[in-house]
Amino acid sequence: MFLTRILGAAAMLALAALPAGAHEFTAGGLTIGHPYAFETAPTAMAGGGFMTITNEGAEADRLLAVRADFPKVEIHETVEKDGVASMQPVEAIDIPAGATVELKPGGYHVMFVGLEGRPLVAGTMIPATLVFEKAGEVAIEFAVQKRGEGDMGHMMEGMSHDSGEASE
Ligand SMILES: [Cu+2]
Repeated sequence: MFLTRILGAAAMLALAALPAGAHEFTAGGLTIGHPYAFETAPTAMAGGGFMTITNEGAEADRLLAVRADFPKVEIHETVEKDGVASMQPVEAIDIPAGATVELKPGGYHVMFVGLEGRPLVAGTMIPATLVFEKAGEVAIEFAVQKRGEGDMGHMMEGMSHDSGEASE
């Protein structure tokens, strides 16, 4: 009985953690796995977009740009220096042949900039175009997800405001 309840709770947690409607897109040898973004606060200026890019082709490719209906869309990398995480734009992301590159909170990500008054809303999709050096333009959609307790998306928010206390 007790065990059943624990298993049941675990199953529900697993369900909750499952991305709603996991989806993927393919172009040539590239597979774009579950592009997603987290919902943002009404006052947020920017939001992050994440996905996996798997290259099963024979040649390396590069993600050069991402286009979407925002004032600016950039490709960012999160770097940690002296214990302080910050984000910086990168020219491109290399996708070596045979490799899977993950865009995720705390690493490479797409940055939707200029959200002012147009927050990302959970349950909606963000149409976007990925521009690859070899595969060309690939139309995808980012699924906007709710933030959950303990998910890594909080790292992105943590970067933009002072915690007030050093955590050493
Ligand atoms: Cu960023």
